[in-house]
Amino acid sequence: MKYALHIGSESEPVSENTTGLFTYTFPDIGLYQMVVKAYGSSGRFIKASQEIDLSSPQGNDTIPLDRGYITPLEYDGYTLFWNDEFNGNSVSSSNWTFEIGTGSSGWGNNELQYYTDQNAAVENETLIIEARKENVGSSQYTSARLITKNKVSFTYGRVDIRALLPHGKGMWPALWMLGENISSVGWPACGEIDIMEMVGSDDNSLEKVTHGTIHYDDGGHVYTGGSHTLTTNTLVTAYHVFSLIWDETSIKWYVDDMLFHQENIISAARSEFHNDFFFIFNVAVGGNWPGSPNNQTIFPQRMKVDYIRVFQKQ
Ligand SMILES: [Ca+2]
Repeated sequence: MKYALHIGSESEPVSENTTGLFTYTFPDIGLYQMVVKAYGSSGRFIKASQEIDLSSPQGNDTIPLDRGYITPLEYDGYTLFWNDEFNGNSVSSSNWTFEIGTGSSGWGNNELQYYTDQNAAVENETLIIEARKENVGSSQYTSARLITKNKVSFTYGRVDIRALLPHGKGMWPALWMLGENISSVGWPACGEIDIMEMVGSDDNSLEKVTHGTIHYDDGGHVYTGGSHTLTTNTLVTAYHVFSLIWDETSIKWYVDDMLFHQENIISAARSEFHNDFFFIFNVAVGGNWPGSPNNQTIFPQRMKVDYIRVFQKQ
């Protein structure tokens, strides 16, 4: 009887023996597929596989910036309209404004956090938005919500956002957009485009799923969207690139350049999506969708954004 241990998609075993007991040191944290094959004397085998999650219990601080998907700084037929690479040492006030407080009814979703201007920083070539367990006002958690309203807005283009997401039940990171005219027409008549939303979980099951959605007014609030579940690693153990390709006829959502949803925006009911939009980055804690953190949720948790780039057709 012979046993072989395979890691990931490696066709060559990392170890073989006749006992079936293996010792293996993983090179780095991450999510690994482990396969053990048991060979009979004829050379035929049976196999069993299991996914091993070695994400850091302390959160994503040990995950290097180069782990995960990366997109280029230029595309044929497009010019770079605006970007923030977060390579300085502070949040750029010419790009971003902090929204402070609890909004109305926890930003409309019964979210639990109080947003401050102290929970975001630019460090190690990334924008960090940190959710903390600390009391401010009547809130038990703090976090940050940054917007580009009145600073950066645009109609149509390709958006690439490279980010690493926070882990745990109650986390609700979002990279999204609202119509610049929200102050005059209100929500949802301004339109909302959610490029990426994730809700955290104790295990990584929900942390493989990115959601893309539009909200608008069609005789009342209407929303529709799609999602994609990663088959290798998770949104909290590697950087991924969340992209939007938005033109006169459609909005398309991608993760790591893989198209997972699209919406036609030609109809009059979707007129919202032909105006200027601005960006919002935030990490909500709790609320109607994710539910509250539990005793396995570790604080602080961080969303890290390596870059945001907007390209427009030449
Ligand atoms: Ca960067």
